[in-house]
Amino acid sequence: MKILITGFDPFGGENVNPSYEAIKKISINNPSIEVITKELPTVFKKSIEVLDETIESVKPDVVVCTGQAGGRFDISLERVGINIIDARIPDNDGDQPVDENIFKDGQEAYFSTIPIKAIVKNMRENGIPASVSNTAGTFVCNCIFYGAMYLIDKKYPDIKGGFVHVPFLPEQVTEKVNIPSMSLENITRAFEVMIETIATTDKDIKEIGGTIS
Ligand code: PCA
Repeated sequence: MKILITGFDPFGGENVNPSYEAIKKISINNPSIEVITKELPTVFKKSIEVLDETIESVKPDVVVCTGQAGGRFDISLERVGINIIDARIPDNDGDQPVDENIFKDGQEAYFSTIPIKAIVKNMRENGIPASVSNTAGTFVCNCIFYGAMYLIDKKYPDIKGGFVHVPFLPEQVTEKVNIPSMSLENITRAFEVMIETIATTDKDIKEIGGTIS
C-alpha cells in the first residue's frame, strides 16, 4: 500500500503546524507500506492544485490530509467534508472567501473512505485520545478534505481518502490560557497507528462514536 499523507504550513500567527511536524517523523517498519509526505500551503485553491499534482506523480492507493485544529484536545477523524468556504481569517495568500462553493460541479459533501471508527479504536488502545468528528470547519482544512474527495470522485476512483485534525503542540500553548495540546510523539504515533489500521482494515467497524450535539 502506498499512502500519501499531507500536512499544512503554519497559519494564523503560529510558527509551526503540528500536522506537518508530525508527518515528517512517521516511521513504519513494514515493507509493504510506503509512506510519502507532502507539505501543502494553507491557501484555499492552491492547496488543492498542489495535492492534485502530487497525486498525479505519486499515484498513491490512499490519501490522508492532516491539519491543525487549535483548541481541540484529541485527534479528530473527520467524517465529512462540505462544499463550502466560510473563512473567519484570511488564508496564507490573504484570500478570505465567505459562503462560496469549493467546486460548483461537486457534490454537497463527501464522506471519508478510510475506516475512521477502527482508527479511533486503535488510537485509543494505544493510549492516544481520539474521536470521530462531524465537522472539519469551513476553512482550508475542510477545503482540502472536500477537494481531495472531489478529485477522487472525478479523477482517481480507486484511491481512498480522509482527513485528520490534530491539537496544538505544547510549545504553541505556553502563553495561551486553558487550551489543550498533544505531544509531537503522540501525534506521530497516532498517524502511525492510523496508517497500520488503514493497511489492515477492509471494512470499517460499526461502533458507537457519534455525538448528541
Ligand atoms: N488547519 C486549518 C487550515 C490549515 C490547518 O492546519 C483548518 O483547520 O482549516
